[in-house]
Amino acid sequence: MVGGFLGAGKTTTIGRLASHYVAQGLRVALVTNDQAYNLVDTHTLRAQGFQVGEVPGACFCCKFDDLIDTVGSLSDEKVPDIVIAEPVGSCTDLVATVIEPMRELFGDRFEMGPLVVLLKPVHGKKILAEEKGKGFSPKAEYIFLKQLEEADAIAINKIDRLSESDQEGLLRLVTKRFPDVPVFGVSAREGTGFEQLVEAAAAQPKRRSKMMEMDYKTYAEGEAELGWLNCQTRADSEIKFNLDDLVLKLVQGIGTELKEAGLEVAHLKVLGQTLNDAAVANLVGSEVESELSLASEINTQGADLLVNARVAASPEELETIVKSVTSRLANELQLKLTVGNMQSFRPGKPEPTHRAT
Ligand SMILES: Nc1nc2c(ncn2[C@@H]2O[C@H](COP(=O)(O)OP(=O)(O)O)[C@@H](O)[C@H]2O)c(=O)[nH]1
Ligand SMILES: [Mg+2]
Repeated sequence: MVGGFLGAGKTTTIGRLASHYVAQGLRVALVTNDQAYNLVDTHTLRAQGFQVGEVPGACFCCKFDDLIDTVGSLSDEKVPDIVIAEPVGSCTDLVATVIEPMRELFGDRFEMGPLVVLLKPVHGKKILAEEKGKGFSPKAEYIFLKQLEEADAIAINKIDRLSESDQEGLLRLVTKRFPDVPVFGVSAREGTGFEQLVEAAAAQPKRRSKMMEMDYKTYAEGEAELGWLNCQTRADSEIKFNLDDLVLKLVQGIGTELKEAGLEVAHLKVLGQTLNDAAVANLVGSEVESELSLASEINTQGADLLVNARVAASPEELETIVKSVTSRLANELQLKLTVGNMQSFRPGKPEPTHRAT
């Protein structure tokens, strides 16, 4: 399992790890997970040619049986050698609620790997250095820190965007707080430090004599502070439009309005898809730029869009902003944008199926 906060780079890392294992001749299957339905990540990974199962509707710990069924269904044709799972980025306590129960109940079927957790620098620096100012509430920060605390290994991701001194500073902050956990820097995008990640993923997981202490009340309140929105939209036009431009403009537009309203983005992503091509744009914090992470390089007259937003905002605020940006862009770009199925909510209290003590 590759964990880490919303926008830390889990899906990117999993894509790179999976390619690495495939190149070694191994059969790989992936599992994505979300609180809602219509996951951008599932499409992103399938677009890279991987077999991907999905556990939607709640986190792995609350959908333990679905996780087992999904992993089972990945073996329908051929049994995979390795399954890599991506938990929801606001989820923690995975060792006690997923890894240990899986080992205990299904140890005859699976050999459990370690929990590698990615550290997201933009929010990590602020949280670890206890900097005041804009960002997340202390309860959401509690989740961020608990994710790191339970890791078998911590990978500081996106080092391609960090100066040497920022890398060293982060490394110091992490080691000070979690002195017993191996820590290293990596760039999931560019591949720097990837050998260490491969090594960490192949290591024997730590066997804990007791599980991490968790305050489920703070955890539930921290999760509920993040508004969640998943929405399907259809884009049509009489004349061809550039798909990459559209997904990026949507992310930029929504990001700008959120920033103006003082609402911190955890992760905002938009997928644009035609039958054969896909484009994805991302925004992972209010202090960073929106970016196109997957380019389709196509012009088209029609595409299906998926918006996944996780923001420290109420679902109502989020919905209003997404709708207003969509209609403004439709005018500006002379497109018909039809907003379809929209789910927006605050995640419910986590109620794990099992919890090892
Ligand atoms: N610069 C940089 N960006 C990255 C890296 N890894 C991921 N990203 C970007 O961060 C954003 C979120 O990545 P994603 O893998 O979707 O994060 P997840 O929410 O943890 O699954 C995307 O725009 C990625 O392209 C990295 O190593 N360097
Ligand atoms: Mg992801």
